Amino acid sequence: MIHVEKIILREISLPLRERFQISSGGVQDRRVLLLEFIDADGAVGWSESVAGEQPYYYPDTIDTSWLVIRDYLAPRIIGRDIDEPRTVAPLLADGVRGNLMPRGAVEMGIWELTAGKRDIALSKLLGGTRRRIGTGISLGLQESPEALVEKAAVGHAAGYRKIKIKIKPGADIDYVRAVYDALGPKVPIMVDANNAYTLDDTEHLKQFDEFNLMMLEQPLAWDDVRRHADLQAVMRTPICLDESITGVDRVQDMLAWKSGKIVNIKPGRVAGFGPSIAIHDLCQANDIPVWCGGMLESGVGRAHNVALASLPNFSLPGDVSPSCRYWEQDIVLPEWTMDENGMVGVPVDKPGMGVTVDRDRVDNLTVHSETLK
Ligand code: OSB
Ligand code: MG
Repeated sequence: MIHVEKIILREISLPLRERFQISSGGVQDRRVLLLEFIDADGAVGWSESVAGEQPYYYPDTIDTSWLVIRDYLAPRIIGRDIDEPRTVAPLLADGVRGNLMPRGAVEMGIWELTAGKRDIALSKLLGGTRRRIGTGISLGLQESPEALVEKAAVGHAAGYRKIKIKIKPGADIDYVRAVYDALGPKVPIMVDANNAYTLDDTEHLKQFDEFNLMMLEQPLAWDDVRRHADLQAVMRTPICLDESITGVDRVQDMLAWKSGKIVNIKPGRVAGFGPSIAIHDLCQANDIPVWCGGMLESGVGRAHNVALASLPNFSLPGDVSPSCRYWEQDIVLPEWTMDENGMVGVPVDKPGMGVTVDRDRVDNLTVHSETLK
């Protein structure tokens, strides 16, 4: 039984080793919203909101997440007896429009706390079966094709099992061709447009078919499903939906319209693990492979992604790179590492998320905090 007594919100500032630029915005110093859940019996759980500083990926921002958690979500959790973490997503969804990211942060924290209290690994509580998960690298927009090739080659040599290239108009076909020519046709490459195109670009986008890409991620509007079907109908390259998948119903739309063939599940984007598992199961029943995306998470959010990616239908490499890809030093111990085959270990033998938060480091990085009770 869970009985949360208080939730501590903290904003920490974590500088990225290198600026991460996508078609819809960029980030250098990651503002991370951490949540610490304290149970009546003293047990502790952790989670992280994946919201960015600006509303350039989703409407949610780190500041709106803070406000919504404080004023609307935390009051539904604090002081309540919770038997099953599966009941939390519906509890937070009731009457609340949108705000998937703050809802996800609260929901995932309860799963983490529950796993710890039951003395089992979070991955096991979620129904995960993998002991290691395949990892890809997500490369932000670069100055030139040469700069991109350099980064892609380093990533490939490090063992990453998928090279994801961010694209936008003016930095797309030529950039991808340069990587394709340099690394050869056997290296798994994909592209992510973060909504940078419209159907007017159909003929242009069809040129990607020549590179045998694993997939083209979210080329059209962030909230579109139907138009992606028009594009998928004329492209061989599988379309993967990221932003558009807000829940099971959007996957149903994708299936009905044939808008895509692959789904990127980010638990922090779809209001948590319960909805993620439902999406995973629906995709599995319809032979749609899924993979776990990333949002430049600290080691806490990364732990949650790793746990989710251990479920069986996560058959494609996820954006769950090791800590050193992002940070000089992560906020968890041990840090997340990847072996030379591009695999990250799932901490199946440790309770909860399987890593420990480095409190001293978090304290040093904290910009502000608030205790909710
Ligand atoms: O679209 O997957 C995306 C980062 C910020 C916002 C959106 C996206 C991303 C990434 C980062 O691609 C992937 C990672 O965390 O390694
Ligand atoms: Mg994406």
